[in-house]
Amino acid sequence: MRLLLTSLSTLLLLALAPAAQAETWSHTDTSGDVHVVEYGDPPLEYYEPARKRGDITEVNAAFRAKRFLVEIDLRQGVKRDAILAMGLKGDTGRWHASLSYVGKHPHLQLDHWDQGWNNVFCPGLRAELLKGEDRGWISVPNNCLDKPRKLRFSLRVVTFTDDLNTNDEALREGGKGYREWYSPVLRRG
Ligand SMILES: [Ca+2]
Repeated sequence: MRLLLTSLSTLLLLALAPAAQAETWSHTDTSGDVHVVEYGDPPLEYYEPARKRGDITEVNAAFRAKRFLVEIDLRQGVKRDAILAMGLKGDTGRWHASLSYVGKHPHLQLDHWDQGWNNVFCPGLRAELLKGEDRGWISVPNNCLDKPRKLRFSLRVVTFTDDLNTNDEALREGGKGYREWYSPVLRRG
């Protein structure tokens, strides 16, 4: 009888178990950590705590069954001449996805890092870095990444003017310079 009850309990638990869900991961990024490079000879580099534009404060990622989505909050949104860029390292390869607002129209691009940075045709690639709003997001179909089961990502917002560029590397923890900082491994839901 006890065995029967145990079996029934197991079956009930299996029946109630949720379907595979997206693995999510959140990161609170430091405020006031925008890195500035003023053009010159030599260029002048510094972190500018007072600079709000392009300063990422929150990162939320979801590795869903069909796509990988990352949303960000900013202290202050960007207007133009800005890039939202994401590095992706998976068990099927490495890629780089970006949305750039340069000129009149936004430009979306996915490149295969391991294949000479070849551009990947990916019609489902979507992103926004909303002008005038303090948030953005980027979403890459898993198909375009050869269906990885595991992924790590890096993420940054770059802005530029005629005189300087700024860069906030969202997952940077200490350290300086242009190194890309990657998330822990996320598993596909
Ligand atoms: Ca930041």
